[in-house]
Amino acid sequence: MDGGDCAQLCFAPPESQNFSNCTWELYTNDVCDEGCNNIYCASYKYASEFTNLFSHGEYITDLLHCANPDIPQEVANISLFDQFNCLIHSPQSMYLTKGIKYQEKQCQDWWIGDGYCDDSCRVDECLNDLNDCNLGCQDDICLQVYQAWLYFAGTTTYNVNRTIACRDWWPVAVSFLGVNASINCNQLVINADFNQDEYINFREFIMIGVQFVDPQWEQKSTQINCSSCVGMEHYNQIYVPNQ
Ligand SMILES: [Ca+2]
Ligand SMILES: [Ca+2]
Repeated sequence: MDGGDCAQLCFAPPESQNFSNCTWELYTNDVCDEGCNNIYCASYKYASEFTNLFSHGEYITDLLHCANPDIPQEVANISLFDQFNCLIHSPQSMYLTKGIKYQEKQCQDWWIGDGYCDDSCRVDECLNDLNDCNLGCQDDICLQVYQAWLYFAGTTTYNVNRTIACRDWWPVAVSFLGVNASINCNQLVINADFNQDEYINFREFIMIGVQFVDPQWEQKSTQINCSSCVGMEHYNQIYVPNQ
């Protein structure tokens, strides 16, 4: 969706037109809103020529949350998106991190095109997460967590010892960021240390940080891809002694 730039008519000010009364907030609130139930708030297959609408069954507009009887089914090519097909093919995504203890491998349909790069959704059957993985480290959760990383680790550190994270970072997170003091930091970093090298890299830190921003995102946080913030070479770096 490119933050709405690819659907400008959907978000055009209602005082300037009479076909849409939608905002980005309404569009992304996971329910059908009357103002967004129009052809201009339908979605097109990524990189298509804006001719192939995609749908989830009868749901076509408002990020696949509204059924719009005015849009003929032959216009909405319903074969382009099939939730079941997406679920069963998503674990084959080549972008999922290999060799780690736990990662959610099934792409949920509401993750597709939601503005966050989801590695599990990067297969054709899940529409390659629409444009989400081309958005970069923009104004979203990735950037928020990256700013916290910069605050604690600085710009040239890509791994922090688990003990140091709990000893030095955790008290600051509790007192200044409002993190729940009853959470056991030692257990948290053990769970987040996917590659079990006893250090926390930025990819692992993302899982911790995203959950603090939105506790509902426990599954999603294990496969969200924020590599654009630090660069792929540093994103999931294994700790090497004396590096
Ligand atoms: Ca996504
Ligand atoms: Ca680690």
